[in-house]
Amino acid sequence: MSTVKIQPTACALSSTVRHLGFFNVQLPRDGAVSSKSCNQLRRYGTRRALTLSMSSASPPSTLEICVKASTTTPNKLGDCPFCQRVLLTLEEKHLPYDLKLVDLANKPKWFLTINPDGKVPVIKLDEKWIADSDVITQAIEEKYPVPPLGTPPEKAGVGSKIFSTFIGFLKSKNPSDGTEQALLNELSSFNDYLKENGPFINGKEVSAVDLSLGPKLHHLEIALGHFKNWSVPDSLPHVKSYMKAIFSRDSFIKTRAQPEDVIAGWRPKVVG
Ligand SMILES: N[C@@H](CCC(=O)N[C@@H](CS)C(=O)NCC(=O)O)C(=O)O
Repeated sequence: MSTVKIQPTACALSSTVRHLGFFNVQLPRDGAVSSKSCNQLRRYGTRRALTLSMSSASPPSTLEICVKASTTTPNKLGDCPFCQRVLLTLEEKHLPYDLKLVDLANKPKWFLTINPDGKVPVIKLDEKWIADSDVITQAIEEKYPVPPLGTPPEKAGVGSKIFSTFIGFLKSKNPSDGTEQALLNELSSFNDYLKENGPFINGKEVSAVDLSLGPKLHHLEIALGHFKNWSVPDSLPHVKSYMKAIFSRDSFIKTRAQPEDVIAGWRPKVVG
């Protein structure tokens, strides 16, 4: 097992304390932000919340998380978009964590004991190991609600078909089988949505759905660029600026997969 400790910077540490103010605002189980929660947050105001947190909250302990190891570079994070989604959530909430890099081609016994399904990501929360990025991100939102990242349920499905249509096109060997058009249709609807509602899916602020879609778009950009010499067309400027905005966040830069790992990860599926 390879462990990489992620130490928050002085600034991140102080914001961790600030962000763990435990406002006593309960998010619903789906992680959506209710207008009641938002109003409660607004009423408290940042300064009052800060005072409350300083007096009552203890700093979070370092969270342990199992993620895919790089297949090309020793001791580096690998190319799992579901792992990056969880890491982005931890980063955006300024939570400190310990990465446990798992070689998925040769899964160690300790890992299979933690998760017999053999899949990453897996995180330890309240002394229990939890699998699946949907379950994990919801549990993190409930345990560490500030800053809130929940996406309203009616927006949680935006862009959800992009990843599957990207995979269809990537694997396709027949240029006229409609898979490229299927992807373009999804990206085009997403472009229209962002034009009306952007820059992020929930408007001005990044939210959980962006942290799920961002890593998938990163895979799309690298894999289609490499295997098909394809890129998102200029006719979809809102998608392009969305990708730029997500990819340039500090949280993304810190947790992104290396292009060579993304390419190596998709190669067997493309070559067949
Ligand atoms: N639905 C899961 C998917 C996780 C998943 O498929 N992870 C892949 C790596 S990207 C994995 O662990 N594969 C190991 C295997 O299938 O052996 C989630 O959202 O966490």
